[in-house]
Amino acid sequence: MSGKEWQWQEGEYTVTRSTHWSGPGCHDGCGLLYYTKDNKLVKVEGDLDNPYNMGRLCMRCLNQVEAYNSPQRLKWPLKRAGERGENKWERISWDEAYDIIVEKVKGIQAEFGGKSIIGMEGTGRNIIWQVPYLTYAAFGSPNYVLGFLSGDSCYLPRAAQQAVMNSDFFVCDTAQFFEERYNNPEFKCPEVIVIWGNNPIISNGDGFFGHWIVDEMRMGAKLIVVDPRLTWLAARADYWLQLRPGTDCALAMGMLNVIINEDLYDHDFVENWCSGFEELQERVQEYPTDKVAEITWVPKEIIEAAARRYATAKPAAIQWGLAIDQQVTGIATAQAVNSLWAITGNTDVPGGNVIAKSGFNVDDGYSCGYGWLPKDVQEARFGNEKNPLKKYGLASTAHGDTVLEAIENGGQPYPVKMLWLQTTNTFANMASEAPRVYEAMKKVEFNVVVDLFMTPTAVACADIVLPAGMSAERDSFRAWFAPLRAITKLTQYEECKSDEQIILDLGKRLHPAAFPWETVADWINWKMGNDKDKYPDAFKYEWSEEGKKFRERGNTKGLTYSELKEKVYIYPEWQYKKYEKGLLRRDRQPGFNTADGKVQLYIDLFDAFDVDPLPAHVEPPESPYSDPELYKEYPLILTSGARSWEFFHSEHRQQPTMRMFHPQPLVEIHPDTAKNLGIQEGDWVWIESKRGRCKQIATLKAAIDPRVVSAEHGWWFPEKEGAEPSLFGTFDSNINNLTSQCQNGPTGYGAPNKNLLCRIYKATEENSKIMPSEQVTRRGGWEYVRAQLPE
Ligand SMILES: Nc1nc2c(c(=O)[nH]1)N[C@H]1C(S)=C(S)[C@@H](COP(=O)(O)OP(=O)(O)OC[C@H]3O[C@@H](n4cnc5c(=O)[nH]c(N)nc54)[C@H](O)[C@@H]3O)O[C@H]1N2
Ligand SMILES: Nc1nc2c(c(=O)[nH]1)N[C@H]1C(S)=C(S)[C@@H](COP(=O)(O)OP(=O)(O)OC[C@H]3O[C@@H](n4cnc5c(=O)[nH]c(N)nc54)[C@H](O)[C@@H]3O)O[C@H]1N2
Ligand code: SF4
Ligand SMILES: [Mo]
Repeated sequence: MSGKEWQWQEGEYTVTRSTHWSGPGCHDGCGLLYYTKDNKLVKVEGDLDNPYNMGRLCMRCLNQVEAYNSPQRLKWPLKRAGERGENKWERISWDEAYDIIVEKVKGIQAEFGGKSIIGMEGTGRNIIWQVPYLTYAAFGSPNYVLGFLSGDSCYLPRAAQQAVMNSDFFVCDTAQFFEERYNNPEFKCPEVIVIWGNNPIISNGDGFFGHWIVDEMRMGAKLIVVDPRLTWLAARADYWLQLRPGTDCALAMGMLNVIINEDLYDHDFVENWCSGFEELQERVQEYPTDKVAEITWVPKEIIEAAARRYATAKPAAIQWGLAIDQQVTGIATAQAVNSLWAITGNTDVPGGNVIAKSGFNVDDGYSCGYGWLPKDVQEARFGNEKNPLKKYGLASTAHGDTVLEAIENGGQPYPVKMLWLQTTNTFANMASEAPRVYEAMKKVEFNVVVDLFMTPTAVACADIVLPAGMSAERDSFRAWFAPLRAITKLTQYEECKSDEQIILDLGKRLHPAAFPWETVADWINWKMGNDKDKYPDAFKYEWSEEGKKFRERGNTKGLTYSELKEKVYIYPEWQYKKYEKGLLRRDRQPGFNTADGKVQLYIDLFDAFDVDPLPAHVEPPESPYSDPELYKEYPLILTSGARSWEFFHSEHRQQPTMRMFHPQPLVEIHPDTAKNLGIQEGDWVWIESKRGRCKQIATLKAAIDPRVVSAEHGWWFPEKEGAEPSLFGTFDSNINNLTSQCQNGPTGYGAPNKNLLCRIYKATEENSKIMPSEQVTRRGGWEYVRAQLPE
């Protein structure tokens, strides 16, 4: 907590210290100063006194005034007036909207059971435990899903792997859990940081503020970067491992091979705190560096030098990212990388990979409220059959690909009747095979979208659209990792309501006992651990023995929500080497919270599930080696979705400032490749896979491998016509016309989204007559996809 005031007057402006999370979206929660006047946001600045970001802000936060005041925002609830896709709406009141939704939900519950309602959410915005709670406790459904993202491939493969291997989540130590930050006497700056499949300066993903890496570089940390693209960090690294996309597991195994065979590992940690070392040692023999060099395209000498540099640096940390998840071997890759920090003794030590906890246990994650569901309903969750981790309660979402298949095959094993879409612009971005998901979503009888803007998803599929408030328009809090931060409502825009308010309103109507709180502030206050006696029912159910299985109750030791707002943030106690101190296991014994108390290099549970308990490289399903025939037709490796400064996924496209910096979608190509294809900088090109194609602008990059291209994701054009067939041009530049759904790893996790095959050719008038938006909305999509679907 900070000793500073939380609110003051500066001339005609009221200045309030708060936190940004969403909307617009971000994975992080930086401290800022909101300048408001007459109920309007007029200026945003970084909060220099907030140790989290120390005054620094990205352009997306700095440009919030434009977002808040955008004339294109949704202003009140809407009901579809014309056919789906016509973009015709009727203004209705909140009560009318709720009545329609409640009637539909109750009808579906009576006829099909709550399980036929799917609660869908995009990535990590303010309501990461509230939408699950709504889905389980109000809809009565076990099906909470991350909007058709194939293989749950955003952090969840890493989360599932970490849960079974060491039971906790790890992150590169940047003193982020100490209020005094780098001045904490126990903290050490990593000597080496490996940035793996992550570009934190731009993405600030999963609660990690990228500039912390820059801070550590200033303190002397050296970098090793594993990335097919020359990022800002890669350009400043001692070693840049420019690998072939999708071969990360082989690379990590090659590095483990060097570290183990050259005896560079930490014997003490391995003997005392790891199990399965002999098995890992045996497995890495299959990955000599010359073979790994062939697989990954990274020279053997560089693999060896990087492995030695990492293993001999004390301490060293690995900061990893999304590219790990977006491969069919998402789990195995994460396991191999996790093994690197485990065997080098960098686990939960100062300057190593430390265990991240959510502040004061206030965040329940995706399991929040699961205990409300009867056993038989829990067991009906989509994906349980495919994924033993889900079946046995070790992972907490339903499986989007399986939901998709259920819609496509006419409702087997049971029908999908309603999609609740809150914070996701599904087929403009999250869905991995956009045209296919578009078709499926159209088939669902009743869809509700809660968003900031009218999106392509809403136009094409929604029956009701509800307007949500932005950060300074909501009373909220941030409990994802630490510190616990307050988000304070300062302004009101038209009839918008905060997501939390919408969920509470609806919950109260559908299942009052599970939503006893009068206001969102009451709810948050209760969640922080207060008012235990005031809401006995909620207490009883959420914290029943069943519920407890997932997480202990939040406990801010009596601090209330209104006090939190004035303190702005509070840091919980945090310690290194928790495994030595009995801070990880329920029985309070030293060790990790796994069956044998060890970091399981060989994951026993996988053995029981008939899944390889050790990491192994598997070729992406579409690669030069796994499918040489396809490679002849599609001779370029496609990675996509590398984050850009201006946009959070499909967001921010309405903001003129962002479009001034970044007007159009870009695909990075090596100049030699471009030359061979007759393509020049700035040309519109078609990018095509066997599933479909989209159009982006070529930008030539000498530092990308000539055999690899990197395309942007999330593109749509709010300035274009909303009604179909245009649909804001959503499919025209949508790279997810090319990516695939339902090609997952062995536990259902992982998808090859960043490692497919494509071809590129210059767009001409002749070959651009039928644009993808028309192909998808009017012509049933592309033949290849249609042929794969059931009759
Ligand atoms: N500005 C902005 N920030 C965001 C988001 C956003 O859309 N915009 N999205 C948020 C979300 S949901 C997430 S999950 C995070 C993700 O954030 P990051 O984890 O940083 O993920 P990306 O930017 O997709 O990719 C990171 C790097 O991986 C590289 N890469 C591509 N393919 C491979 C590969 O096969 N192997 C390896 N090793 N590297 C590869 C890319 O070149 C890129 O530089 O960002 C979050 N933050
Ligand atoms: N090809 C390719 N595709 C990708 C990726 C990739 O790397 N490559 N990355 C994938 C990943 S990791 C992820 S997580 C998904 C992300 O996908 P999503 O999280 O679904 O992101 P969007 O599609 O931008 O949809 C978010 C919507 O929420 C709205 N919104 C923002 N803030 C709020 C809020 O506070 N309340 C409400 N109600 N609405 C809000 C926005 O206006 C927007 O319409 O995309 C995936 N798609
Ligand atoms: S990471 Fe950037 S966009 Fe996100 S909250 Fe912090 S400053 Fe804002
Ligand atoms: Mo993500």
